[in-house]
Amino acid sequence: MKPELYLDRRSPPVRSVLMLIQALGIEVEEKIIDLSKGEHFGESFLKINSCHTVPTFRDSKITLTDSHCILIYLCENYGKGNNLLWPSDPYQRIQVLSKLFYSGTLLFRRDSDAIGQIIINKLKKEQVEEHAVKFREQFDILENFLTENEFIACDTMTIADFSVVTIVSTMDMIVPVVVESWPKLHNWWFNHMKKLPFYEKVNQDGLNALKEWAKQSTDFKINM
Ligand SMILES: N[C@@H](CCC(=O)N[C@@H](CS)C(=O)NCC(=O)O)C(=O)O
Repeated sequence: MKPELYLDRRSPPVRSVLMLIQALGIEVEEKIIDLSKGEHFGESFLKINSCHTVPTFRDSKITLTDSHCILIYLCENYGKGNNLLWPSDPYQRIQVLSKLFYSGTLLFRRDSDAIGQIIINKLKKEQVEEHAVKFREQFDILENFLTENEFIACDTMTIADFSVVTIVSTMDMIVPVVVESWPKLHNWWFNHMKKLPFYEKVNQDGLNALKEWAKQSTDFKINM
């Protein structure tokens, strides 16, 4: 039986898992949970994940309800050979973990606070600008990470890059990642991440759908 992935493609953490699924060539059964229809509060989904969040992953052994855990679990259990994405060297591995925690606890929080409120509370232009200040600070932090290493955690691409790129590309709808302000972040995104063969299909399509949703909810000019 194929493992199951509960998803809404507009979600950045979902897109990061989908990118890894493509990178490792894993076959999953996709179960759509439409957040805009409140399907995550449905009784059957709550039985699987009482946190009512996507992505949620299930195989015969385990149910996982956090994208970062799913990324690691897929590398450890389904990764055929490509262990650079989740390096075996303990020093590199802890660097990847550290950036995954950054992504989940800080970067994604900044992003989802803003996008969630734009969509739910229909934020006005001035209110969106308050979030933009925090986005710029995160881009400065990422520029710093990319000064220390070629990629977010190490000098090679890892699952931390998959986690971060889906969030940065979402934040770009509020604060465009311009080369003049963040040259390293821009280069990492445009010349490495966007060049992955599955980037367009996996990240861009879900992101475009999210942009459409956000555009209808605010008078702030969403960067399309
Ligand atoms: N830490 C979780 C966060 C997942 C998350 O918050 N997903 C959002 C969509 S982007 C969601 O499902 N929200 C619905 C809810 O919180 O009820 C992860 O990275 O998997």
